[in-house]
Amino acid sequence: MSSTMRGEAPGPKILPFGARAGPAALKIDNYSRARGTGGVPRGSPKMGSEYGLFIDGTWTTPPKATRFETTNPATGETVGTFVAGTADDVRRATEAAARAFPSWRETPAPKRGEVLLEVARRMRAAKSELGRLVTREMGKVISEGLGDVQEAIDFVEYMAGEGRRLFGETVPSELRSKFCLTVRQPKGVVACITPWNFPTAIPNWKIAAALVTGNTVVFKPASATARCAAEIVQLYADAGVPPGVLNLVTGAGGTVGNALVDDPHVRTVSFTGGVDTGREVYVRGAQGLKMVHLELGGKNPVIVMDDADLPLALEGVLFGAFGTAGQRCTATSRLVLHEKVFERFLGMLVDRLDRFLVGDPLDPATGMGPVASLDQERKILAYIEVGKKEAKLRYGGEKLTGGAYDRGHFVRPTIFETKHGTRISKEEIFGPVLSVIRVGSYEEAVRVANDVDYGLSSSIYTRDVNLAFRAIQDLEAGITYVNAPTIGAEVQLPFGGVKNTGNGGREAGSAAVEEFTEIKTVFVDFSSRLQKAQIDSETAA
Ligand code: UN1
Repeated sequence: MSSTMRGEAPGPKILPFGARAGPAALKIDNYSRARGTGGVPRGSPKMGSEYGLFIDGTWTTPPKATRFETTNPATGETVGTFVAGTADDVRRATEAAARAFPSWRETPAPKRGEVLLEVARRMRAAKSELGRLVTREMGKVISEGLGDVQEAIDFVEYMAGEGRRLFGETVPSELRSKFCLTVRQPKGVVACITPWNFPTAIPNWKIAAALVTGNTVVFKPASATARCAAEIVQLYADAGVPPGVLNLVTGAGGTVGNALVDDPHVRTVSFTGGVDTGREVYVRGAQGLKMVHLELGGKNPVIVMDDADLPLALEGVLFGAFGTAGQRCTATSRLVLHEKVFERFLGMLVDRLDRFLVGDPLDPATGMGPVASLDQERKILAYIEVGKKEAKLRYGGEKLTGGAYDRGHFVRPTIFETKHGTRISKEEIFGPVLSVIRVGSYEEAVRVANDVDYGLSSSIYTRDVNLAFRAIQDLEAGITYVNAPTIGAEVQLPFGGVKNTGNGGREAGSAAVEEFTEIKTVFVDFSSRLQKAQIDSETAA
């Protein structure tokens, strides 16, 4: 351990959450029954917390299926058990999606939008149960679990309206009596591969956009949040999405994901996840000349200048770094701090963390829940060990143990003071670990902020309007916030990043339509004679 450590790093107040909401208090809900929406689609439905695959409008469990389970990262309790899908299951799902495509494509887009409105209505009615499920299965605190679902609702509603837009262009012709225009057409069968950190929002970003534009979908969620995925699919089915239009295949990325990306029916793959997997998906998809849309990692900086409103910046950094236990692509993982306010701001941060409750994510008083899994815990703790060797630990730096903590995966919020260029200041950790880097000027701040492989989100706190606009121009990122944290993008705007964060695309907002449509260019000649573009154009005058 570094001798530069400021004695024992202090810890947050520990919330003895076992006393308030132990496992017995966590009930497993059955949304279909609770909502009274007329039960489940035909076929063998989910039973209790056992789920099948959803293929061609039917819940099905293949005869020799092996199962896996998801667990609550705060308590270890089982949340649901699921089928580990095979390449055969993927083939059945893509065939069902291909069969369903012609009729879904011909369904008028406004009608497809109406189905989405019904999905949103049902999701709103189930919001509190779904939000609790997000928290139980993934571990984010309940306000964020509900926020996850709200983001899904917002996006589905937004996309429902898109059913009455899906704008093309009209462009003048160089010839007489000729119209030129573009129309948007669906791509066909698309694969949506989603992560566990936003288990309802991100699947809906993809599925709702793909469906309103007339595609059919095979959905492969992260295994850790398969129950959230199953409940979403159920909602779509209940809302009237026809059989085969949305299919769910749970299971391992190496099996289900690869089979999906390789499948000849699949024309577009929309993937959110880690950069290594993303690269593999891109390479595989390239073999079939598929469109592969990638949303990958981040190493998002907040620059706090010496003129910043420090209490405001404090709240922003706390929420950005430790919201969702730092497990957002948009999480604030670097604080680029002006030397004139360095010790003062760091002191405020450490002080505030002393009153930051880590514990039961279902308790509204809790600031941060567990990290999402044992794998996450191990990876984060390994990075913390790296940090202890190369940087100065200013807060936390350990797993939380004792009492109810022993049932789950709790890591203390952690702050390192580090030079720019260390591993912890450049690699994505995806956990509650903040690297603080001292800078002496705006120019240095931007240099540090940009000198990483990723470019998703970024932020600057300053009261200088010129500096704010310079940062908007200078920061290499898909998203820049001014006087706000790096997290919390709204669904009606494009979302995505530069450098290793992706491969150039954006999702959400109007960009979502680009992601899932082909443009057809149309020329209509109503002159009743052969007109030759480029050749007759001069005489057309
Ligand atoms: C992600 O972590 O991949 O902007 C998505 C945000 C959320 C979405 C995050 N609206 O933080």
